Amino acid sequence: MLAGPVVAGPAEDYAEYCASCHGAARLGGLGPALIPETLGRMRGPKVAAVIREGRTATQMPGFSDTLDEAAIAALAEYVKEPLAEIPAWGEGEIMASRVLDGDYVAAAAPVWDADPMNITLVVETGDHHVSVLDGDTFDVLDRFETPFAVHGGPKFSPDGRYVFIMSRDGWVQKYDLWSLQQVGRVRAGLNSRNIAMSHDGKWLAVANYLPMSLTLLSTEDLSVAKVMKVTAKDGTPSRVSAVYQAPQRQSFILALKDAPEIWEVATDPDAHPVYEGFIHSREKGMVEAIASSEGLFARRRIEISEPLDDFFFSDDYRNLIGAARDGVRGVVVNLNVGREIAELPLEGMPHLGSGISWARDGRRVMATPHLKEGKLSVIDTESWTRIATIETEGPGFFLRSHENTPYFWADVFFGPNKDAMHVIDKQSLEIVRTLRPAPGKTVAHVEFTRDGKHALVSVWEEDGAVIVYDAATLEELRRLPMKKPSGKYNVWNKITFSEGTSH
Ligand code: DHE
Repeated sequence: MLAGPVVAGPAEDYAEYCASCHGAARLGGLGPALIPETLGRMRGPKVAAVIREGRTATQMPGFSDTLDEAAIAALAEYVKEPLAEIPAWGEGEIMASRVLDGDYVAAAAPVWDADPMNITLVVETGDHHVSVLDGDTFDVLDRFETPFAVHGGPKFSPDGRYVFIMSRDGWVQKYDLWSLQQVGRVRAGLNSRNIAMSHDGKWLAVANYLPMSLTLLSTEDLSVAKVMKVTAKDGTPSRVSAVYQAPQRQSFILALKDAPEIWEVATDPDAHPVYEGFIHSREKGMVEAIASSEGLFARRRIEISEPLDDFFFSDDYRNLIGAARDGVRGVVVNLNVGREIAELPLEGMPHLGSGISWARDGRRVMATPHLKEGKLSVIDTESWTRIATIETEGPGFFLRSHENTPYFWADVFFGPNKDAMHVIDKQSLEIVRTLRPAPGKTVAHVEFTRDGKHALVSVWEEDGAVIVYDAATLEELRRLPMKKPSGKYNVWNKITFSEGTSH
């Protein structure tokens, strides 16, 4: 049965031309899911243009010889319609999707000769691959295929050996960096946001939009440990805005997108009882609520005033700084006492998920870009006040720094200056240099090598590149050709929560 409205023409065309690759129910197969949750998030050519002309570097052919313009337009509208029914995607369906590679062999030691802690991954969104770089020589050790449309940062096991990668269609891929082999894949959701690794490396949380759930996987074999239905206290079902690991708390923290709640899910098997509702102070034992559950995956709700789309944590994971994407203010929620303790003026759509923090004048500050305004906000994380606004050449997406560099790097992702990359002094907050390595092209996202001596920058284009800079002199050293490279992730920086990297 086809899902979606019964419109004779496009439904028949869908069944004839699209279903074999994209699934009869539009949930994906060889090709991605054709549902608004996926299509609405994909940058690049419009749906009708892809149907007409196909997609380069993929198996998607063009249909301009088969379908006329009216049929293409109707089909484009058809796949943008929400599904009539949300399909079940529980433990059974997830487990049935799991594929463990038969030819995978766990190597006893890395099959390459490089510093295992300086391996750096480049996500290439142009043709859905990841390049594995030796972070010293910048040689490509392997280039492997990922699921379609990877989003968010891949997560490494605490020893840096395995990496887990998530696609917007909810596929989670496990890859062994020592063996340079895929271990397996599982579809943890139908449309997903991001993933988080537990403090002990045993569990992977997958934040889903569709269905509205949090999937908890065993990192060992990608089996389902638990599927938590995400429903607010008043019964409202909700998507998950994002989930992160809070290592000091031994928990996952997630925010609900459709209800004003934060959830904390214990990853400590000996977790103390956690409590539903308002908590005065768990530390002081002044608990004013009824225990709901305890142990592994025990869930605690924190009620807040507005749903959060995006958030960031203080270094000790006591405080969460969150914002709604359409709002003008941010809130600070103290996770220990479970309530809002401060408000921040954060108009212009802050992208808190890309926030970074560092020490300045003996105090911790954090900075966030804004997706709608050409500025960065710098916030004092003790007084919770904005101490500076740095004007940039346009709205940016990502910030990055490293403990061994005096600078942080901020891209300009949108508008006529999308080819600019600002390098900013962490103490004076002055822009010391604006790099323009590829005029007219999108230049974005930075990652440092383990020692902070090199900064890797993406030229985010089909025939793009990763540029290696000397992080002190800001001179270009190397240009590695890549297919629309997006994020880059250094094993050491990620597993040690290096100062200046995202969560
Ligand atoms: Fe992202 C990370 C949300 C659009 C590329 N993005 C994240 C994270 C969140 C998020 C919550 C942190 C998750 C993590 O790493 O575990 N992204 C959103 C949005 O809400 C937004 C604005 C709209 C949406 O499409 O959902 C959005 N993101 C994009 C893009 O359009 C980008 C530029 C291209 C793409 O691939 O989709 C994009 N997002 C990224 C990347 C990261 C990311 C590369 C990881 C950055 C890192 O350094 O960790």
